[in-house]
Amino acid sequence: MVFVTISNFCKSSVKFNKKYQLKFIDSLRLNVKGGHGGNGYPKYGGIGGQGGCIQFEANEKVTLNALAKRNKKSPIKAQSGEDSSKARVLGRRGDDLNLKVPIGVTVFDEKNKKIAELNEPGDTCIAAKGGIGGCSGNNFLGTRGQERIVTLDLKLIADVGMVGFPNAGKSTLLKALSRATPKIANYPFTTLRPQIGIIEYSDFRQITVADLPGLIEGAHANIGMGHKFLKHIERTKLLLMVVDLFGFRFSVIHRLRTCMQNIYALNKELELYDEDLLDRPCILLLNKIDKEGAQSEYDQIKEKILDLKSHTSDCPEELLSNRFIQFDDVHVISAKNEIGIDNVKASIRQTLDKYAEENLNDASNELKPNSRQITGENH
Ligand SMILES: Nc1nc2c(ncn2[C@@H]2O[C@H](COP(=O)(O)OP(=O)(O)OP(=O)(O)O)[C@@H](O)[C@H]2O)c(=O)[nH]1
Ligand SMILES: [Mg+2]
Repeated sequence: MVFVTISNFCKSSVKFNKKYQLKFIDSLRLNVKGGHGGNGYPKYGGIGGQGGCIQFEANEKVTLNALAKRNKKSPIKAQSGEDSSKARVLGRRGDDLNLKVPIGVTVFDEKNKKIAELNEPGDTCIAAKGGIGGCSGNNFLGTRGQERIVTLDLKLIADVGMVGFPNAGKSTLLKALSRATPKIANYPFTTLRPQIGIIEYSDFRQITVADLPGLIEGAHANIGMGHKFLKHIERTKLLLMVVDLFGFRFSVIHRLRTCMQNIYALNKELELYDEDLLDRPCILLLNKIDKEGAQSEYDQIKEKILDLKSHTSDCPEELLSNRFIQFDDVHVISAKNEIGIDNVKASIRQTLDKYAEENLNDASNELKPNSRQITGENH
């Protein structure tokens, strides 16, 4: 998903126009350059100072919009190293330029190779190295700093991420769960950008939910910009898989995929994108129970969804995965008529709390010294 990608190396006539400034950016390209190395002083064997580096540092208070706004110059340069002189034989090193970037940013180089992932506050990476100072090895001529175009790709952070095919009712559900007002319509791809809503509980606890654009088969291979959407669930703690009890048909030329087939297909997209997502806590929501005939659709599948692995017979080969999600909870709901929504809210909270506690226990067990070592047993 790209809301807007902005580069700092576009021509001045198309530089950051107002329209773009208002939008949320989740991808930003920057032309960065390390400082030039200072020249050496041959007469005294003096060494020029090294050029400063461009460093990115993750910070919770900054957005990509703010970063783009503050860094319109292209390239963004770090300070050059000082030339060596009679008074200062070893030239001073150029200052590094520390650019604050949002947490959750992945940095890529021109060839789309990952340079770093900055997921925690204070995480840093060097985006462009400074040039070496001049010395006898390089004829006392300082070298240029590294220049490159880097892309900062931001993943949303939310506690819960919704996944589903188009038209399943994800945005309707977000509206029912929170005060968000997403666009809802009876056609696929109504949602084009992720939206975040906040579930508020009576004790003021808040849980954030991201409504993502609908996936399509092949999303793992970036069909329908699947990567851009799927990347956002990487940083969520809990998945809400939303499916229409009556299945989904992409268009008249596509086959209708039943509800059960949709579940297998989503399982497969998750597996192919990142197998670890199958181990993520996941709640299945079967939507549109208010529609006529929905109860009998549900009755046909209610046993099967509890054990996906054992009921693959009515699933086409191309939708089958190697591994299957084990749902933490399943709810039958009507997002539109708000049936079952309170149960979903409670289930989200309980599931998040259960896993948070388990993680805490795991962490404290790792810290505990081995009891055998304490007692001195060695057999
Ligand atoms: N009858 C019924 N219709 C629903 C329900 N939930 C959603 N809908 C309808 O289904 C259609 C699609 O709903 P959306 O919430 O836009 O679906 P979505 O999953 O966000 O779709 P994309 O943004 O395209 O991925 C709309 O016409 C909704 O009114 C429900 O519980 N019952
Ligand atoms: Mg939507």
